Amino acid sequence: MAKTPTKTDLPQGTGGETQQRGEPALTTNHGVPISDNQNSLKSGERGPTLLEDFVLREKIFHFDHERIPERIVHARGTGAHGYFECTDPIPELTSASLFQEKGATVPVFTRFSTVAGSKGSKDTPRDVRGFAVKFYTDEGNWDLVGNNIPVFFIQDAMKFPDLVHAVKPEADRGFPQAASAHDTFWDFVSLMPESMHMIMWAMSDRGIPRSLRMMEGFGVHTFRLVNADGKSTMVKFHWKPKLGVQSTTWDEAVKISGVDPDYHRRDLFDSIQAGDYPEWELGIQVIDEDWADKQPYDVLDATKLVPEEDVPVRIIGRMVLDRYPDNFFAETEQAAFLPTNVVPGIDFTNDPLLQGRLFSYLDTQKSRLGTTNFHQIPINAPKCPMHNFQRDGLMQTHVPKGRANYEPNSLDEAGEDPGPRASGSGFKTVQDAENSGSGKRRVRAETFADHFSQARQFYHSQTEVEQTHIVAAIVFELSKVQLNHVRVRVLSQLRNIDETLAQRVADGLGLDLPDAAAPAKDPVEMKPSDALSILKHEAPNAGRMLGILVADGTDGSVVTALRKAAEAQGAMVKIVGPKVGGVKLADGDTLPADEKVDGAPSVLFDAVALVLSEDGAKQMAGEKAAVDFVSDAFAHCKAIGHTDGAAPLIKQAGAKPDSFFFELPSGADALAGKLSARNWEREDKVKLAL
Ligand code: HDD
Repeated sequence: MAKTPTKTDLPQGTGGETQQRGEPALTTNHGVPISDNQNSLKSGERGPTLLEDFVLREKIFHFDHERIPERIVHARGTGAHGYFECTDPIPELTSASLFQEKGATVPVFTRFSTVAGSKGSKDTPRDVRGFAVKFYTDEGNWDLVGNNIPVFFIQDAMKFPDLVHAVKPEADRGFPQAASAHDTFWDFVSLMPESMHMIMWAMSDRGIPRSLRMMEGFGVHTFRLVNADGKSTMVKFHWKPKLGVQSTTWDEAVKISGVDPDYHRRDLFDSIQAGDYPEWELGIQVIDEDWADKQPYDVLDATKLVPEEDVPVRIIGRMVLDRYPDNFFAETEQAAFLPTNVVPGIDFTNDPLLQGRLFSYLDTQKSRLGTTNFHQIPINAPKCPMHNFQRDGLMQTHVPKGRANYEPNSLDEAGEDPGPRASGSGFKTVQDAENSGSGKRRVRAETFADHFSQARQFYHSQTEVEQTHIVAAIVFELSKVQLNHVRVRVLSQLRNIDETLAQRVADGLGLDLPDAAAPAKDPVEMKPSDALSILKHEAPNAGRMLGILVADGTDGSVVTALRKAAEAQGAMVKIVGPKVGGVKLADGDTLPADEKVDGAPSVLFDAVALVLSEDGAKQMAGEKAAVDFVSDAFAHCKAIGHTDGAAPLIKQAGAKPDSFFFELPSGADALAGKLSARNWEREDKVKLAL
């Protein structure tokens, strides 16, 4: 009789998958237990694989179809679960259930994204960021699908496919990836003066955020809130980050995309894992319609904002993201946001961009998720009861009982379940929506004609440093543009925004200033608005990261003092050393490192500290990565803490001490107090910007 094979008799790999600690049995998709997950079924020991092997075929079949089409825009993104809490109820404005009671909460799922790049591109291109929030209310899902910039490139959805074609990789060559710095984008926008306001925002530091947690969010369009009496009010939605708004510099963004293409998603993941939950306040601007009629812009025009100085933002709630998805594909990738997802008490306006979106998002989910039943995927399903007579379709997972799949019916008279009925208190389209005039016409209202006043207001509201960044960004992008007439046309549009802006860009390109483009309507002067600037507001230091460079001979007590100072600000530290195993401190102890210096350049930190003995600094001065660590931190205008001994490394890096250099240990607190600040005066010296 043949002996039963022992483990060592079996071909390699067999047995590795056998159940050992009471794990569930591995099965096929149809529940059949699998005995061997290593070897396909063959005809003889060295023979061909058999078609009969249903275990292999099912596994490969499923794998072959794992990917779904990426989003046509906003393909690269990351999301998190959390909750929204109403902090200031507004029943006088809306009957929406989530805004009725102070302290009431609803679950949310929020996805942040870049717009132009593919799913596998990087987190830090110059781009607009998507900011989409799904509120799972007890009267259905409300999706507020916004961006981190309060205005949009175009006024009418008719132009959206052109805009997206122009910014995506060029059709013939398939590049550049995740970049607006190329011919077709600038060709298009230079022919579309209405895009100039958003160009200002996209070329400002808002286009290169430091963290998803440090971005504002905007609903962009004017929406309507409707109260229980049916009275409607125009509003704009704002998200204000608890950590303040902050950006990287352009050179940092470029370098971060090399050293950590996942920089933003990792930051979101890490902060949630650490219990340091990202948080935003939700605010509304309540717009008086008589006042709106008197403004030099139309509140239905998505290329315009309503200055916060004119209509202050009233905070009505807060959002906390406290749980990262368990599975990226099932939740983040399959999340489907729809501007049409509104609940009773929230309604649309006639903004023609919004109106086009109301069609597009439902439509796109069918090609992306493959079925009209995408609302049944758990991340998209409402968390309140849902009943209707829609039936069947691909991937149907509901099993409705009975015969009632139509209405009206009288099946109840036969004792059968008649199914649901519409209720008087359901969603009603607002009756006093703005009057769009008689008849249906393909027109653009005259009130949409001013494309430059707010672009100018934006530019004039920036600090000098921010203006220089805008100039540098446009010069960079137009230098990538190869068609000279496009560069010239952009210059002619910029002249309508600001003459010095146009002149500085022309100088940066080495071109003469062309005549100004004729505006459809002459711009008017609007008061500068501080809310449009990042740098006019001091940001907190919480949530920032201090990188501490150490080497053998480092004084451990300085590291301890820095850690304490950073933690007192709510910030974190990472120890960066020549080897990840750590360094020998002056007192003989070993200090483990979080990162090896060439894997953690200073672009990953908000400020750096060089805690080195003289010998340690001399040793690090011979390492290119350590020299770059210091010279980049200097060039990026960051605060630099240093011990006396660090001098040889600072010298080698060509960094010249200034008011953002802090002697350690005495300056530990002062350094930690500058984590979110930059010494912009340095920019002139290092010439990384213009
Ligand atoms: Fe859009 C996705 C934001 C105009 C058509 N959009 C998408 C996402 C965000 C925005 C954040 C990603 C949602 C997610 O995370 O899944 N879009 C905006 C904003 C706009 C805007 C703030 C202007 C104010 N979009 C816009 C227009 C159209 C679209 C005018 C078409 C007429 N957008 C889409 C889309 C996407 C999308 C093709 C791609 C994937 C998706 O919808 O689900 O339908």
